[in-house]
Amino acid sequence: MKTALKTAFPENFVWGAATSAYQIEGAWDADGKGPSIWDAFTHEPGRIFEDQNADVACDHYHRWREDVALMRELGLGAYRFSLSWSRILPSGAGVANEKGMAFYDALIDALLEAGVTPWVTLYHWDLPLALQRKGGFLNRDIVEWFGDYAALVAGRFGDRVGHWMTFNEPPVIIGFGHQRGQNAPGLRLAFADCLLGAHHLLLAHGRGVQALRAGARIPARISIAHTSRERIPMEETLEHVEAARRDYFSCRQRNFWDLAWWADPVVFGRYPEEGLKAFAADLPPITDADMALISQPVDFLAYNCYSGWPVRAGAGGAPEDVPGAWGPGNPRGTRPWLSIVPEAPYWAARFQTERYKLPLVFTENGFNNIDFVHHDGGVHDPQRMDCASGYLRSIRRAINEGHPVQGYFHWSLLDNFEWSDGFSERFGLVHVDYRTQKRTPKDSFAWYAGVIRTNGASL
Ligand code: GBH
Repeated sequence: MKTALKTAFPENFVWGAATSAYQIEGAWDADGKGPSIWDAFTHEPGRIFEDQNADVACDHYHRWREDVALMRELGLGAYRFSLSWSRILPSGAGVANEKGMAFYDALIDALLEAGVTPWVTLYHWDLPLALQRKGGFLNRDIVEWFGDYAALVAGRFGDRVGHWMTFNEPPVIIGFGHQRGQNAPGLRLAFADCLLGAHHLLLAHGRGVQALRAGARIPARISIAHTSRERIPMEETLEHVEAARRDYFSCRQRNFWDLAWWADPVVFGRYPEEGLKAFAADLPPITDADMALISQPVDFLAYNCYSGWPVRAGAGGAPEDVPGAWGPGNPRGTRPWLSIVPEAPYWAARFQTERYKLPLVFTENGFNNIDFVHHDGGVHDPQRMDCASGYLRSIRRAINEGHPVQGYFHWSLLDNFEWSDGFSERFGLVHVDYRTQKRTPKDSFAWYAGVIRTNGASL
């Protein structure tokens, strides 16, 4: 009996995979689509690995039928994808582009037909360029631009789509896009301007939630997809666990990676005290009405979880980093930012659900590799399977201990355009040959199909 309990995932656990519009669609100027900040950014020399761009990417815009067939073969329960705002509204506002709308209509219908539930993100980093020219996130009008866009898509797709995320990863949008210039729009603004953009983003989220709720014609579950840096207690003793928790929800970094700065306003309707103090000199005016708009009720926590950083309790229980905890040369992974830390989702789920008292869905987790088609015609990626197995077992542990995790989306369904790393990083369950657009399911694809089929009992 005990063993059965330990291996089971809940009956209605959501098994998914994720992508985003700019990373897979291609067709960057087809059928009336307007340019986004990522089109402009990748077309500037020197921004991206080997000056690559996603003008074509996986050509999903033309090959979506084949990609939905792959999802059906995988037995996928849910597919998380994002809408390209400038495909729907070429200049960001005004009259909708019917061909763009029709593309998503057809995709959604095909998913439902294949038994795959659509989970839709409204904004995965590709702001219409016309709105950037009006100031983008620094212009408070973004709140209404985003609200109108949300109302439009809810009106059109809200009869079939019930799962929505407003924004993907605010820290990347503001921290990478506006503070350190590594992502579009490539700005390096003062901290105060970044805080203003961050505040506008949260206000836009709130207006978006209102519009999605108002437009829903089937029950709607709405959230915003966060990410941050998981803190892993060096040892599972009370003092190290509390040090990790304290560090996880601390709020003093001026780089937007502190989760509490983003999640507390949404759930509690207030910014964390520690951040208000630490950032006091740079804060924009913040009113009660602002906080009321930001804290529209959300239905679950959406969270992208990749890696983790060890923490221990120092003097007086104060959290301390543990540099080199995992040995030299990053034995836990192949990339500096992506150490394989299977404990990460356990602690993320436990700390977040205890603080915010909402169920959590992992809306991204995955592993990058230099995958290639071998002479036997297969793509062999044992590291990806090993990595995802570990993360999923750790999610199961969280569930068994009573922390409500409701789903897991693997990043990604397909190899795709990995932002400033271009096509040099492959995250897919399916290999894409970018010269021929041939899709080859990797070994991990069959592995994940087995996980889904057995509801995780194969793990
Ligand atoms: C997700 O971001 C994104 O939502 C998704 O679009 C992306 O494809 C996926 O991860 C894989 O990267 O330049 O060394 O400082 C996850 C958070 C933030 C992780 C930026 C990589 C670059 C680290 N990402 N980070 S570094």
